[in-house]
Amino acid sequence: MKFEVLTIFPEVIECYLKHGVVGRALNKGIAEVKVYNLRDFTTDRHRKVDDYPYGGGAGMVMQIEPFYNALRHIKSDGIPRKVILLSPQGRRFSQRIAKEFYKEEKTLTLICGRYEGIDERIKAFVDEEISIGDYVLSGGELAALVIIDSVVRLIPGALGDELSAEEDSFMKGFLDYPHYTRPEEFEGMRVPDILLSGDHKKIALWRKKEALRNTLKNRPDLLKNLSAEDMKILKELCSEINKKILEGVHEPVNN
Ligand code: 4HQ
Repeated sequence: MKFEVLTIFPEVIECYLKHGVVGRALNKGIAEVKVYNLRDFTTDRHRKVDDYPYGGGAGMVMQIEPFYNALRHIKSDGIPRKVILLSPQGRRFSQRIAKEFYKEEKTLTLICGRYEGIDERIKAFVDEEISIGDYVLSGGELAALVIIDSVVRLIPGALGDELSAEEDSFMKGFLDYPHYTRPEEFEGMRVPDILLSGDHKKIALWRKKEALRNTLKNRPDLLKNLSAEDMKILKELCSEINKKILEGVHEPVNN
């Protein structure tokens, strides 16, 4: 899989991609990232990429020419690609869209704006607008990295030992369960006995229950289409929580 990033801060992209899972995947050659500095596609002495907004107001707007020139340069290879604009106005990114990109696309071109954004006419040269969430970033670079990171992880061979954890369909659709490692006790906090018991059936059941607990607390919207088995565990969990609430010993509940 290939990614192309258009940005005025190429080092920001390159720095992140040197490390960890993605760094290894790039070194192995199972993914490739090419970063293009928009200032290399300016035509004036000062390598200017922005200007004042028509209609007035605070801040600067990125001009379209550097993007247009960079895209024309990149597209001259004639290879089909999906051009993505990172912006809060876009379709909300998710693991589903990461999978969609991995499955459907061989090359993703990611356009990163800065300042107040890019001249609206960039849309004529973009296939899709994507947002990574409802907050305002200072630039599209972090959003582009989120997409690269989450898509590269899906490529076979990108994950080594972590594969089992990732492809564990067991917890699919729920938030994760709690993880522990040594020491057994830290500052009076013990690892739950069940994880030391060696009883793998009980451990699996405990993890499912704690995954459901996390999901119920922070993402109840994800609790739908439960299997009969999961529903049974959820009901158990709910009655335990109700009991604690009636005893007045449960922590405050959301909402
Ligand atoms: N941006 N998801 C770039 C974002 C954003 C987001 C704000 C994009 C600033 C210039 N991008 N502009 N949220 O906040 O993708």
